[in-house]
This record gives sequence, structure tokens and C-alpha cells, in this order.
Amino acid sequence: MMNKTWWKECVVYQIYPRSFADSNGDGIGDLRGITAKLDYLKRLGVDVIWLSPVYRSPNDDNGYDISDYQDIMTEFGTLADMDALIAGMHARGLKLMMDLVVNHTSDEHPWFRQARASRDNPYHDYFIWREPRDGREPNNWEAAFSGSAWEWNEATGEYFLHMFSKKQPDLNWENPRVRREVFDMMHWWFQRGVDGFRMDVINMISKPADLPDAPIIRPGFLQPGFGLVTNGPRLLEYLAEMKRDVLSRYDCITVGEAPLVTVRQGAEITNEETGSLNMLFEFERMDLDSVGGHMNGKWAYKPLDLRDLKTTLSRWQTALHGNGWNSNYLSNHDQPRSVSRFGDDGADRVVSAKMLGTFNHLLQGTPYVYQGEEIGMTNVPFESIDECRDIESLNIYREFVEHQGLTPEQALAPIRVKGRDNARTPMQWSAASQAGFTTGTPWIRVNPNYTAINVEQAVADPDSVFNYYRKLIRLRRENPVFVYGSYHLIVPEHAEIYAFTRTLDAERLLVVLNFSKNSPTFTAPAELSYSGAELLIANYPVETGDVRRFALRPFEARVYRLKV
Ligand code: TEU
Ligand code: CA
Repeated sequence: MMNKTWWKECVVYQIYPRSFADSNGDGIGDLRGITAKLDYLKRLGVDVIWLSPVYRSPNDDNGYDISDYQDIMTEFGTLADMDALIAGMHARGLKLMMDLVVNHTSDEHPWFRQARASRDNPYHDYFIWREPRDGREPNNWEAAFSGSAWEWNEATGEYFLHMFSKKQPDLNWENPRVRREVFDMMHWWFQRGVDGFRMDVINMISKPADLPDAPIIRPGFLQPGFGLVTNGPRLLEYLAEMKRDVLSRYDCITVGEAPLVTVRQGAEITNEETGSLNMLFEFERMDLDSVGGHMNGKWAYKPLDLRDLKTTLSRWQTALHGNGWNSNYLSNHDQPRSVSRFGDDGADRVVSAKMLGTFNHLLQGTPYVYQGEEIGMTNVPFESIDECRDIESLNIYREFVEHQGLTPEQALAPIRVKGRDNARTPMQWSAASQAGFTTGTPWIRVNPNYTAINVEQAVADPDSVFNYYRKLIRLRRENPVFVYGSYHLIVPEHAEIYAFTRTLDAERLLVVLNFSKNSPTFTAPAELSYSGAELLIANYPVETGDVRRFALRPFEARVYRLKV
């Protein structure tokens, strides 16, 4: 029998602090701004808040480059503001999940400042250094934000590794002192009241000893090196050590961000008896609308084939059932807005946002809602690269224009579709100036559709995406089958309908979702036996009728409780 635990039954809401709520008019979201919105989150019904990094940082990668793990970024506030936020959350029964970014630090962190000074410095071995190879970079790895993954350090006559920006040097987890530092820092935050951690690229912390060249998949010197640093030789050992030394001491929630993780590794890491983390963010679902193996990776867009999504998610759903635990998400601060990507952000914005919410809350696993998703916020019609702020987009734009000869418009097109800034524009609180996010000038432009899409309008409208999410979250809280029911895909071959059942003892749910603008007919498979069906939630009014066969409207969603 599957263990029942709070972190399986909860709903997590992700806050991107820079864009959530600004309390002092400097155009940058902050901790006091979040504290002022806790009643809104309580009203939505979520249980856990995942806070993207709020630590001291020079913001080369918006906080994912940390210079002090035990202090707060100046723009965001102070440790006292942090304590007030934690107290405000706990007073409302909300839990806090911090972002743990320990694959790398900022190059302005004292550890790295010391390390790069001399090879004899006691902190030198906190990072990954290599001699030049034939006077050049030690291998052909490309970093995630373009350019080599190696940076020259004159003072010691070596290169240091950075899988992300050159201001994000990778930590050397082989060094037990590094692991000790990280574990002590986690204890420090747990003792300050936090309830768990989302762990940034945690499956990249163990590098292959010889750091070999990456396979050549495109012309030129640099090749994607991610595949060589994910799921490394000592990863499970380090995670087990973290569980033994830290996580097992607290009633906490953990989720590991794990690019390129496989289902087998996912089951191993999240196995409740022998694993180390509660759940993972897998990326397979996020790679289905880009041309596989293309030299431009995610920027090479191709329309999603729903059958690919069904195949991928069904593998994770069935493989982890009773053996691990899934996380479910359709967007975050690194991905474009879900309604624009998987739904329709035009005439069918509201129904498709509700359908996607139904999908994300009815799959087995803990659902993650990204700020603004609960009101159906959309991608942004960026007019020029000057409106963008994200290092990943700015670097790839330069790559497209300077090295691939694209025109500015051609280079901007894939950024409009897949760029991370789509998720990072200010939260739209009202139709007032700057969407009620700030009384100043926001650090990044507000999406012009804020006059129509905002919290004030959504809360007041009983038929809004927001109130539909409230009902979904309440249903999930009141019905264990939503959480623990086993997943079974039906009509697998259908190109527009994603339908499945969830079964727990004698209780069964039938979930039918139309992922298209068209009106396909759903026909229940013969083997699906049931005597009666009670409609629990739908994003259109539904006449009672034959549940075994019915036509679906664009992006229609229905959830029935079946009497078996
Ligand atoms: O993201 C890791 C990661 O895989 C992303 O870079 C992803 O590949 C890409 O953005 C999708 O295109 C984590 C954080 O979530 C991200 O914000 C940071 O930039 C990155 O790590 C480095 O810390
Ligand atoms: Ca501010």
C-alpha cells in the first residue's frame, strides 16, 4: 500500500520574486511584496510556496548565481523580512520551499574569490580547474547559455568549469568540505523555519573524472556537454549523504530539478525506501516541441504531437506508481507560458487554461502552479531584444545574429516562442498602471494584456481560471483518489484527446481532455465498465448524457467519478 504523506497531497505554487509584487516602488519585486499577498495565495488554496532564489547575488542569472547563501539579495529585502515572510506563511498554514543552488556559486562568492587567487588557497579545490589543452579550453563542452563551458583564470594559469554563465563556476562536490558547507547551510535554513528545498540542476553535481570531449553533433568546436555531466558516477552517493546528514532530520519536502534524467533514474532517486528525494522535475515533457538533435536545441521549434506527450508522461506515471513519486508542471521561470504553448492564448484562452489546469492536477504526482498560471497569463509579444533581460536569450540572440547570420527579426522569433522572459514579466494584479505590480518602472515590461488578464478581474469573476483552480485544488484535497489513484491511459492513439482513469480501491475517475481547437468525439473503450457517472468538474456546462460517447468542444475538460 502506498504511504500517505503531506507532500504528496499538497499543491505547490512557484513564486519568481523579482516579478511577483513590489512593495517599495523600485520596480523590482521583493519579500515584503510577497508577504502582502499571502492571503491571496491562501484563498487560491495552495499549500506550499516554492520561492526562486532570494539570496545575495550579483544577478548575472537572476539569483541563480549566489554570492552569500545565508543572506538576502539587497533588492529583495533583509533576513528580518525573510523571517516575517516565514512567520506569515506558517501563520496561514503555508509551507516554504527554498531554492537550493549548489551545482555552482556566483564568481563573487568569497569561496571563489579566494579559490581563484592561488592554487594553494584552501578554497581552490572547492571548484573544478584544468590545465589548458594545446593552449586552449580543456575540452569541447558548450555552456548552457552559449560559449565555452571553460573560463581562463590568469592568476592561477588555469581554466575553471562553468556549465552555465561564466559568473557561475561549478562547485567540486568531490571535495567533502564542499558537501559539509552545503549541508550546514541547509541545516541553518531548516532551523530558520523553511520546510524544504527545490534543488537546482541537482543531477549535475557529480562530474565524470576525466571530463572527456562531448560527441560531435554539429560543425565547429563547441558541443553540448550536458549529457556528460548529468547523472554522474557519484550522484546517488552524494544524495544519500545529504539525506542521511540533513533531509532525514526534518519533516520536509524536496524536489530535484534533473535535466536529462531517465525514468529508471527517477524511480531510483525518488524510491521512498531506498531513494533520497521526494520527487524530480523531469524535462522530457519540455523537449517534445523542439526538433530532436537539432543544433539549436529548444530554439528549433516543432508543433507538439499529443501522442508523444501521452507516451512520455504515461511512462513516468506507470513506472513511478507505488515505487517513487512524480511532480507535475507545465511551466516555470525557465519555460514559456503554458496556455500559449500547450493551449490557446487567443479566443480559447480561458477554456484552454482551465483544461491544462485540470490536466496538471489530475495526473498522479504533486502539482506545481507557476505564478500567473492560475489566471491564465500568456507569452509576451516582445518587439525587440532590448525588451528582453534573460542571459540565455540575450546570448542566443547574439549567437543567431553574429554566428548564424540571422536578421534581428529572425533571431527574435524563437525567443518569442521559447524565451524564459515570457514567464518573467510582472504578475498582473489589476488593470491599474503597471498591472498594480509597482508604483515605479518595472525591471522588465508588463504584458500589455494586463488590462484584461489580472487577479482583481479573475477573483471577482466566478467563471475565471482562478476560481476554476480553486475548485480543482479543493476537489484534490477532498478526494484521495486524485492523489493516490493509479493512472491508466485510454484512447492512446487519439491525436487530440488525452484521456485516462485514476483508480483507488473501488473508486475511479474518468478524465477526458481535448488538447485541440477542434471537436473530436470521445468514445469510452468497451473494457471501461461502470454503472453510473457523476460529473465532478468541467470547463463547459455539461448536459447529462451518455458518458460512453460524447462530442468535445474546443479544449474541453471533464472529470467524472465513476460508479464501478
Ligand atoms: O535551470 C536549469 C536548466 O536546465 C535550464 O537552464 C534549462 O535548460 C533552460 O533554461 C531551459 O531552456 C536551472 C534554473 O531553473 C535556471 O533558472 C538557471 O538558469 C539554471 O539552472 C542555472 O542555475
Ligand atoms: Ca521592490
